Amino acid sequence: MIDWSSLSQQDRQQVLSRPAMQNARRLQETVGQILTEVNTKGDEAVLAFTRQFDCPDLKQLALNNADLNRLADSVTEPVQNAIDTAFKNIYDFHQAQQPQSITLTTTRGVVCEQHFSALDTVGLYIPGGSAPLPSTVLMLGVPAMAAGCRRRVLCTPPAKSGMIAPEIAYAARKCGISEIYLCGGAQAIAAMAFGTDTLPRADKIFGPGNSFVTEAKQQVSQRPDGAAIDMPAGPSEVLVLADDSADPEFIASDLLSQAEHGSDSQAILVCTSEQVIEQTVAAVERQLAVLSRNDIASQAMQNARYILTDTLQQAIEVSNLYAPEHLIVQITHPRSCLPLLTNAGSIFLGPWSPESAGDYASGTNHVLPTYGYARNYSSLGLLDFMRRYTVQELSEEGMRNLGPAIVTLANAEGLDAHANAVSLRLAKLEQENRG
Ligand code: HSO
Ligand code: ZN
Repeated sequence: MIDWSSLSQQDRQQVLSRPAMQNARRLQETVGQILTEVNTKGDEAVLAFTRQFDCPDLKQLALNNADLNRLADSVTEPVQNAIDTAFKNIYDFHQAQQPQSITLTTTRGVVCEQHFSALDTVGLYIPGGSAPLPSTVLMLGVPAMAAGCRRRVLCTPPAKSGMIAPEIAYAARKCGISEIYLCGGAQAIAAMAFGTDTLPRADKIFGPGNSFVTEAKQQVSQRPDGAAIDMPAGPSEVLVLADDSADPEFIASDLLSQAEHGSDSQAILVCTSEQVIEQTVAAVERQLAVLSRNDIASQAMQNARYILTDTLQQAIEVSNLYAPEHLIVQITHPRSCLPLLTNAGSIFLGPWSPESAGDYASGTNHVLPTYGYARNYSSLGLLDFMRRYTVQELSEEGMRNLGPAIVTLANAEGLDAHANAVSLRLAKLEQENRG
């Protein structure tokens, strides 16, 4: 248990620090080489990497429709129904985010507009690994669908058998994913960013992944021939803010649901009650013992932090300082502190709102800024699958009204051509007036 009040400024920073990214230089080089291979050799390189890392006898990158349907249909009915329930809520919440265009007359005869249009081709990355996540397919596929993106491409690494998890196939079909490609890692990101004979070039790439995927997304987003990306990524994290009214069993279950994601997951409890912290530590031990991913979760819990604060206000300060991806608020009047909670990716209010609700089925998106990026990045939403552009139209009257100010500004900046573009139009209007 860490007593926040007794810590120096430096110690406080240390307590809230995140694990450093390791092997950065070597990772950069390896990923850089993979990008070059895929950029120059296309499909051949992607297939070679996929055979090397995932499936030795893979024949082709595209998953055919017959296989997709066979896999999707093999999902049990209860799981199909649960995916359908989640789909509906996620669809409704993202559909409600449809933006309104703006048309405004700023000066008489001067009309300014703002419109939105869907990105044309989006690349959705779904990791393979120990727990395939159909929920992530929904979190990317549903907003892409609601936004109206024409080509929605999904890449996921195949198992040794050359197939993907049936649940991923079912969720993808549900979201109307047009194309699924069997590849993963940096090679999949490169294939979507540059395009190959088989894969289309994506305008933007979305989704979580391991350090290779993250580094590849970072690199392609910095290249003019690459693609935009959703947000920078880091290990997943939760901060639980609690007072003496909180249920230690609930808190423990929330910390552990984060911890089972990976050994680098961050779980932090900030609490005003010493007793609740002690009981939570005991509850964690009990619950941890029977988890199937006990090894991963225990490793993560070794880095868990239990922070005791004097007041609720101090607890809120700690949360704002850390800027957690997920913030669970288990205090007497959780909504009352909402205006004070400035930096969090997604906030879960009260004892009946576990992170699992948002991870799967309530409707909010589970792709969120981690690693302190909650300070300046947002939770994934419909607008991330759209671009915004402006339109303007000046009438003769608009030109007459605004022209003189534009000429004056252009002259003040010493930009003659800019001034001319307006003054010659004003002169013409003057002429017409006289004639
Ligand atoms: N908590 C993860 C999302 C997830 N949880 C998927 C379960 N499945 C990152 O927000
Ligand atoms: Zn989760």
